[in-house]
Amino acid sequence: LKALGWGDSHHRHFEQLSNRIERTETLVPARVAALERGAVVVLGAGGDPRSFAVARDGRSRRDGLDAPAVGDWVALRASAGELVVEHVLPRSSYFVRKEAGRRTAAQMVAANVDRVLVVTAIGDDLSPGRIERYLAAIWAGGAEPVVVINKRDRPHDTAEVRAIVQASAPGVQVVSTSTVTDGGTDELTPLLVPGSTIALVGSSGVGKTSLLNRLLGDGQLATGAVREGDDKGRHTTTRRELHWLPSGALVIDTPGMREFGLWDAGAGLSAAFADIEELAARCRFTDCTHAHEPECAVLEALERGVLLPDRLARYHRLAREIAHVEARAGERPGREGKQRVKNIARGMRERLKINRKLGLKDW
Ligand SMILES: Nc1nc2c(ncn2[C@@H]2O[C@H](COP(=O)(O)OP(=O)(O)OP(=O)(O)O)[C@@H](O)[C@H]2O)c(=O)[nH]1
Ligand SMILES: [Mg+2]
Ligand SMILES: [Zn+2]
Repeated sequence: LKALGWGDSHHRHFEQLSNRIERTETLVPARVAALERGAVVVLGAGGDPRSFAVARDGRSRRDGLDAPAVGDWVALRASAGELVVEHVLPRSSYFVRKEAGRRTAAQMVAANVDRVLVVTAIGDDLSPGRIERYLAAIWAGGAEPVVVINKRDRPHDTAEVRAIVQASAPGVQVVSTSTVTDGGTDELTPLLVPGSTIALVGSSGVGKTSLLNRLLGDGQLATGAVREGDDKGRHTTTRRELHWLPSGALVIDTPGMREFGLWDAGAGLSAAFADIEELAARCRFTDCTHAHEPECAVLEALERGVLLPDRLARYHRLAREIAHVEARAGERPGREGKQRVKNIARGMRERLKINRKLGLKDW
C-alpha cells in the first residue's frame, strides 16, 4: 500500500477501526481513484496496488466533506459478494474549494495530496490574483504548492513572467513547462517522488491533462483545443481521477475550474501572504489598518516599491471573502494537523524576515 501513498497516520487510524469492530468482520484498506454515479472506484483492495475494484458507498446519507473523495483512503467490507465503503479515513491533507454557484458548500477536490500543482499558461490565463487564490487554498489544506507555468513554447519574456508569478508566490517553487517541446516537462521530474501524490489544478485549457499525458508517456487521455480569441478551454476533463505514473508517483487530474472560491482558508491566506503579514507585524500599532498610521511598515514597503499596491488590495479582498463565507458556513474539513498550517505560516514569515535582513529578495 505504501506504493499507493499509504502513510503512518492512515495506518494508525485503520488499526483503530479494525480493533473496534468484531473479529469476524475484516476491513480492507483501499484508495479512491474515481467516483462514478454512486460507485467508488478503488485501487489496492485486492492487495495488488495496481488493480481496480468497484465499491458501493455504504452510507447513502454521507454528504459533502464526509463522502469519499478522489485520493481518500477508505476501509472496505466485503458483504454478499460486493465491496462496501464503511469508513473514510481522516485525511492527512486535502485540496478543498467552495462549490461553484450560490450554495455555501464545500467540495473536496482531492484528498491526501503531498503537492498541489497550480497550472497556468503563458497567455490570457496568467493572473497574479488567480495564483494567490489557489495558493491560499493549498496552504490551508496542508499540501505543498508548486506553480507551473505551462505553454512556455509560446512567445513571452521569460524574466518578466517569472517576476510577476514569483511576486504572487513568495517562497513557492515555480517551474515552467511545455508539452510540445523536447524536455519541456523535465522540471517536473524531481517532483514525481514514488508513492507521493500530486494534484493538478487550474483553469480549463491550461494543459493539465496534456502534462499528465507527457508524464504517463502514452498520451491516451483526452485533451481539447482552447477557443480562439479568449484562450479558454472547453472543459475537456469532466471528472477527477487518480493515475499511476511509470515513476511510481500518483497524479490526480481535475476538471478545469471556472470559479474558484476559498473555503476555510484563513490560515492558508496567512501563509500565501506571509510577506504582508510579516510587514504588518512590524507596524507601530498592533491594530494598524495600513491606511494612514505613522510608522506603518506596510505603507513604507509600498513606498519603497517592495510591495505592490495591487497585491495588498487582493490580500484584503481575499480576507473579506473568507470571512464572508465563514460567517455562512458551518462545515469544516476534518484534517489532522491544523496547527501545522499555522506553523507553516509562521515559518514563512520568519524566513522572509531573515531574507530581508540578509538583503535577499524573496518576493
Ligand atoms: N502551445 C502549447 N499548447 C499546449 C501545451 N499544453 C497543452 N496545450 C494545448 O492546450 C489545449 C488544452 O489542453 P488540455 O490538456 O486539454 O487542458 P486541461 O487543462 O486539461 O483542460 P480541461 O481538461 O478542460 O480542464 C490543447 O489544445 C493542448 O494541445 C503547451 O505546452 N503548449
Ligand atoms: Mg484536462
Ligand atoms: Zn501598518
